[in-house]
Amino acid sequence: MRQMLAVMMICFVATAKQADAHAFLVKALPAVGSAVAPGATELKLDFSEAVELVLSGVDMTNSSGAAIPLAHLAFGDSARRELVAGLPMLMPGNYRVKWHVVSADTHRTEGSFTFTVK
Ligand SMILES: [Cu+2]
Repeated sequence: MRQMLAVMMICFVATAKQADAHAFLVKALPAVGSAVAPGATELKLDFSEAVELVLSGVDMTNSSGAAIPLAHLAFGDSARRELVAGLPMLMPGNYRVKWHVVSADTHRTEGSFTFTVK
């Protein structure tokens, strides 16, 4: 019984550690929910963990749902926690960013947020 409890404890700790390693969005530029002046040339997404570039993606749409083409999704830092994508010139309006990433532990997370160009 004591042995079984020990095994259960190890499983629990391992699971908790993996959950910690999920990559969540901690900061974005343009910021989540912000209203920014025209002229932003880059979209920057900072995650809580390192992510796998080839298994990650970012899509952007305008308020009518049309896709906004993003260029050059790349790492913005050596820690592989920041994804950067080039933005085309954005007209005033509302935009939605949808992201999905895979962290080093192979767990996928996704989310979305909006921002406004004044
Ligand atoms: Cu995870």
